[in-house]
Amino acid sequence: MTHLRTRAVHAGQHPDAASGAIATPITQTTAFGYGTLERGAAIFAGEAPGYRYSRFGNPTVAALESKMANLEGAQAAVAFASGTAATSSVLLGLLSPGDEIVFLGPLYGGTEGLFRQMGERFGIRVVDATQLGLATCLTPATRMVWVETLTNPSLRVHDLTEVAALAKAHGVLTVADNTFCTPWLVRPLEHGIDLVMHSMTKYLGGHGDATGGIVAGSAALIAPVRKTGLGHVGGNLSPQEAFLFLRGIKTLPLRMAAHCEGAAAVAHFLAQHPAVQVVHYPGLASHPQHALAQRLLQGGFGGMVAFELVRNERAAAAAVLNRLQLFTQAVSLGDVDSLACHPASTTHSVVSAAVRAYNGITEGLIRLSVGIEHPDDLIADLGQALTQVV
Ligand code: 4LM
Repeated sequence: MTHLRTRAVHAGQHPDAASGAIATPITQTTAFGYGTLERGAAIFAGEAPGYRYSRFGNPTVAALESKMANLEGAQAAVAFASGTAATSSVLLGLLSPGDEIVFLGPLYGGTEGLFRQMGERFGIRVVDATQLGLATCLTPATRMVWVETLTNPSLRVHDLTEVAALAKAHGVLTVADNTFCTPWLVRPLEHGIDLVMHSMTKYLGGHGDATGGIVAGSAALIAPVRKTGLGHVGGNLSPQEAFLFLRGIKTLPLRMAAHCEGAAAVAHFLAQHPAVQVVHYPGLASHPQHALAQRLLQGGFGGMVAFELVRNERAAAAAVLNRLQLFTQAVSLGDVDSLACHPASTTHSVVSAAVRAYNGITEGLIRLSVGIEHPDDLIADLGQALTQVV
């Protein structure tokens, strides 16, 4: 199974030993009978294999963890009830008071909010290196660097190989949030990044019907994240949701190809539209990191597009968004359905106005999650909505 497209279907899954069922059964149970006191004690001591309680592990969830570890080229993975539970479990599992976390932005507003509000309350210093650069911001207290593989919402590309090498030289852990790219476009561990995390809620599930997160990396790093995130926080993914992700991931490569095709068509359309000032899409030659994106990403440039209106104000964004018919106005992304949102008032409303300003998250910025509909229909919808602000 060398090809990712084959592994997306098969990795982590095999016909059920008892019934032969091909789809991984949903093991809907809280506890697992261990038979004898001695076996129970051995499982709890970690001296014998076996499940004990679904907060710590569950066969359906384990199949998903195994599939995702395989796709990201990792030794191990641990699934959570949301991307945010995955992020907080990485922080709580690996950082201590006095440590610093440095990030290259922009980040999903909820992630930056979590760093600042929860992290700082637990004595973790949060440093935004977006403007000054990573090299300037690393100090002896830096323990972790956080980066998104394609940033939310403005689709900036960071050089993962460079980030990993610089951090490694300082003995600092690196984490890449690969939600926007998925392992279909890039596998951060291949670039030297230590941990990769996802909001599976997005492209991995793909149908807008399940919330989940995952972290993958070496067994040594995943163990404390698992212990804290499942054992102490109790952020475990339910087996029903795990089933939906197992099913969704089987078609990830096919869906990503359609998302990338649609987003490229939409980006090119917007780039020549008189009502549009800037289009953020790494597949456009005008994107500031287009060459880097070409080197880093395989098989396309993703399904997300952001664009700023010439009339760079909230009223203009509202006029366009409120007129869209095929795009649903909603946050989240990666669904087969196309979605559109106004980051400044939604996904990035918790970050400061200053941070929004230097990341280009203006009042006239609209973010599109391009679904798998026919690109011509999406372009027609955008075209009619944009007549409001020409
Ligand atoms: C959104 N995003 O942007 P959960 N990492 C990235 C994300 O975009 C998100 C999360 C983590 C959006 C949600 C409202 C790059 C979320 C957090 O929502 O906790 O699964 O993932 O629209």
